Amino acid sequence: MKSGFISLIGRTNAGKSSIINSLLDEKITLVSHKQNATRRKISAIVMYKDNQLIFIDTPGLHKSDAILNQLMIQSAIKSIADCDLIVFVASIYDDMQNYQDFLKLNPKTPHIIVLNKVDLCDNASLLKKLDEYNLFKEQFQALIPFSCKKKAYKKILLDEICKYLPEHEYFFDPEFITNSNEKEIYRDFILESLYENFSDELPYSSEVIITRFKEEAQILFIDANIITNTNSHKAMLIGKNGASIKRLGKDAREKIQKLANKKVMLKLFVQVKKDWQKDQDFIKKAILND
Ligand SMILES: Nc1nc2c(ncn2[C@@H]2O[C@H](COP(=O)(O)OP(=O)(O)OP(=O)(O)O)[C@@H](O)[C@H]2O)c(=O)[nH]1
Ligand SMILES: [Mg+2]
Repeated sequence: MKSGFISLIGRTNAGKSSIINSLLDEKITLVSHKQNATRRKISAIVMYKDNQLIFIDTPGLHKSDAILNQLMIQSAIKSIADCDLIVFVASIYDDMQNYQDFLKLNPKTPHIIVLNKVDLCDNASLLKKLDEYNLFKEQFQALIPFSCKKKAYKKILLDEICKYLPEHEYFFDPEFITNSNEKEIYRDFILESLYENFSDELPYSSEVIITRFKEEAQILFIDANIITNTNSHKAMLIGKNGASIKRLGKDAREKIQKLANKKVMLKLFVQVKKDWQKDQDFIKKAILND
């Protein structure tokens, strides 16, 4: 019996959060085609052949001067010191420079590379990419092609990861699929719906704070504030006759309901908090949960 912690790290959009959902066979992390989607860590507990693999999803690495983004990156980097194995995730299209930047962080924990989204390329380009990574083969333990769209890759990756985990009793009840607070997971589902329903800057200038969370046998009550930084953003979030926020609430409620497996009453409110993205204390306490 092996048990251990695995941090997924890599460039934004590489597919870290998607890989977690695909290994767990359950949707618990926020996925978006937009950049810098994940803002805080979420864990997933995957049981595989008598072993317990605890995956930590982290915000994507990218360059930015914004305080929120810098703190997100710091939080991701911190997680690489705190695990048994690092999985560096790159999409088939990502530049090698991302991996070289990761190596500059001088990770002390061993790492493997997962080359994701191989469903999008032909064999020749895959082989070319593998050759590029193999120039660094002294640095990594394994290089594994992967696709979240194809189940066949899953077993190979899980078998490989197990090699690097210590013999240890389970850290968590094997019935659990996460040790993150479920409130945080539902919060991210609302944020994911924000990414899906609104264009460009609006999701980035907004955040979700759950203000009430009450679970009864048949029904889950959630109230959440959507914090945004200007009155015009507030108006856009609400929409004409409340149409936009209604659609957002419906989308998010359906996602939460699916995971919670019970009826959900979700109430959303919009609150303006000017320049919240520059408020370091607020970000550390209320946004990153680090
Ligand atoms: N075709 C294909 N698309 C994928 C695959 N994995 C992820 N994607 C897509 O890639 C986009 C980014 O996925 P995420 O899982 O949110 O990426 P991430 O690395 O967590 O991104 P950040 O949270 O911003 O760091 C989404 O649109 C996913 O649907 C894959 O194996 N194949
Ligand atoms: Mg992510």
